[in-house]
Parts: sequence; structure tokens; C-alpha cells
Amino acid sequence: MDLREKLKESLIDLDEDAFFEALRGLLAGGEDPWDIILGPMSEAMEEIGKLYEEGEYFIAEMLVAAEIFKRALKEMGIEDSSTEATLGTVVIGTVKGDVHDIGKSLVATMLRASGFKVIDLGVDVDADRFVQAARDNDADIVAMSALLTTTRNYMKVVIERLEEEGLRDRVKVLIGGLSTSKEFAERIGADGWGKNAIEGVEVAKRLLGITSADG
Ligand code: B12
Repeated sequence: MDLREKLKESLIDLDEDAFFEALRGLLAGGEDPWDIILGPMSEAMEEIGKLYEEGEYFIAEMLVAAEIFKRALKEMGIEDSSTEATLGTVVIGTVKGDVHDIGKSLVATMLRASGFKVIDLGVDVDADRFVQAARDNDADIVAMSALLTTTRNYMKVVIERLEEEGLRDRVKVLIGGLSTSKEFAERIGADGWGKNAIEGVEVAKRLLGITSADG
């Protein structure tokens, strides 16, 4: 089994020792941390979700997996770093009723690393807080995450509130998370959708008319 496979399997098995051994091996071999995060580590989380659906795993196992995932991010030094925030301001959060924070935080980190100023409101964020933060920070983008099919519709509520408050024409809306899609984004009137953190940054730049050459 190659190391990437070993990393994935050990995360699925919640075998922390084997996981960190594989991780250190991959890093020592020069693998790019973001390739590891968005590749085998994210694939493992998907598998864990399936095991949960099948009744093999319970919430406790999903929680342990999330903890291992976060410890790995720390070990790889993926935390909020840099930057000269020059590209624009993004207010980001996971919507009301939803506490999944790993994906949202990865998007926030990637945006910061790319030169955006990011205000991370955390999880379970209601429309009032999105609107208030967008106004207080003169945000260019409101970015929302939802992993549950039961919470994604709240994104539309936030968009409607931005409209009511007269902010919608100044603020672009970017969404993402497992329960969403490009089609869903179009349906609720969001301006953009990103499959993962990397795509999220690309779309954020596009929404603000920033070409890759600028940053
Ligand atoms: C870990 C986990 C948990 C942990 C979360 C811990 C934490 N701190 O985040 C805990 C145990 C708390 C949890 C709870 C629940 N969970 Co859960 N969970 C997961 C699991 C296994 C992994 C999620 C994860 O971290 N993935 C890794 C990250 C890197 O990926 P990501 O979040 O998808 O983010 C990426 C992209 O989606 C995207 N992205 C995300 N946000 C954004 C935002 C923007 C703007 C952009 C551009 C991109 C973007 O970029 C990210 C990076 O690439 C998933 C399975 C899965 N397939 O994802 C289930 C899953 C999401 N959970 C599920 C369920 C059902 C629940 C519970 C309802 C269970 C229950 N009965 O209580 C609760 C709900 C709690 C709540 N109110 O939110 C279901 C959802 C099903 C559905 N269709 O609604 C899933 C899919 C499992 C399954 N297959 O059944 N869960």
C-alpha cells in the first residue's frame, strides 16, 4: 500500500498512530500539504460519512476523525498566516443549524493565504450576524458553508436579508459545502460556488474581477 493510501485507510480506521506515521512520511517525501488535505484526507472523511450512513460508525467516530484532521492541519502548519490583505474583504461562516467547521476553516485559511482579509464568524451563524458583519467590515464577499441538506436552504434566507438591508448590490455571495452545488447556487441566487478551498479562492477572485496575474 502506498503512503497516500495508508494515510487514507488509517484515518478511516481512526488509527491515529498509523495516520501520523504516514503523514510524516508523505511530508518528508516532499508532498504538498494541500494535496494531502484535499486528496486522501478529504476522501477519508467522505468514507467516514458513508460508514456513518450505513450505521457502522456513530457521531463519536465522526468527531474523532474531525479531531485527527484538525491535529494534522496543525502539524502541517496550516493555520492562519500572512498576509497583506489587499484583494478584498470576505465575511465567512457556516450557516445556522450547522456546526461542521473544517471545510469552512480551510476555505478561510486559503483565502487569507491568497491575500484576502477574512472575518470568520464560526459556525451556526444566523442572517443577522452575516448582515451585521458584512456592514461593519464593508465586505466585498459573504461566503457561506453548509454540509447538511437541512441547513443549506438557510443560505437563501441570508441572501434575502442582504437584499432587504440594501447590501446585496455591494456584496457578492459565494457558497460551498457538501450539500451544495453549482446548480443549487444558481437556484438560490448566489453569485458563485466552489467545490473546495482552492476553487473557492479562484471563484472569489473572479467575482471581484481579479485576474490570476494580479495575485
Ligand atoms: C466530521 C463530521 C461531523 C462532525 C463535525 C466536526 C467539525 N468540527 O466540523 C460532527 C460529529 C460534529 C458531525 C455532526 C453531524 N453530522 Co456530520 N459529518 C462529518 C463528516 C464525516 C466529515 C466532514 C468534514 O469535515 N469533511 C472534510 C472537509 C475538508 O470537507 P468539507 O467540509 O466538505 O469542505 C470542503 C468542501 O465542501 C468545500 N467547502 C466547504 N465549505 C465551503 C464554503 C465555501 C464558501 C466554499 C467555496 C467551499 C466550501 O471546501 C472544503 C475544503 O475542500 C461528513 C462526511 C462528509 N462526506 O463530508 C459528515 C456529514 C456531513 N454529517 C452528516 C450528518 C447527518 C451529521 C449530523 C446531523 C448527525 C446527527 N444525527 O447528529 C450532525 C449535525 C450537527 C450539526 N448541527 O451540524 C451527514 C450529512 C448528510 C446530509 N445530506 O445532510 C454527512 C454527509 C455524513 C453522511 N454521509 O451521512 N459531523
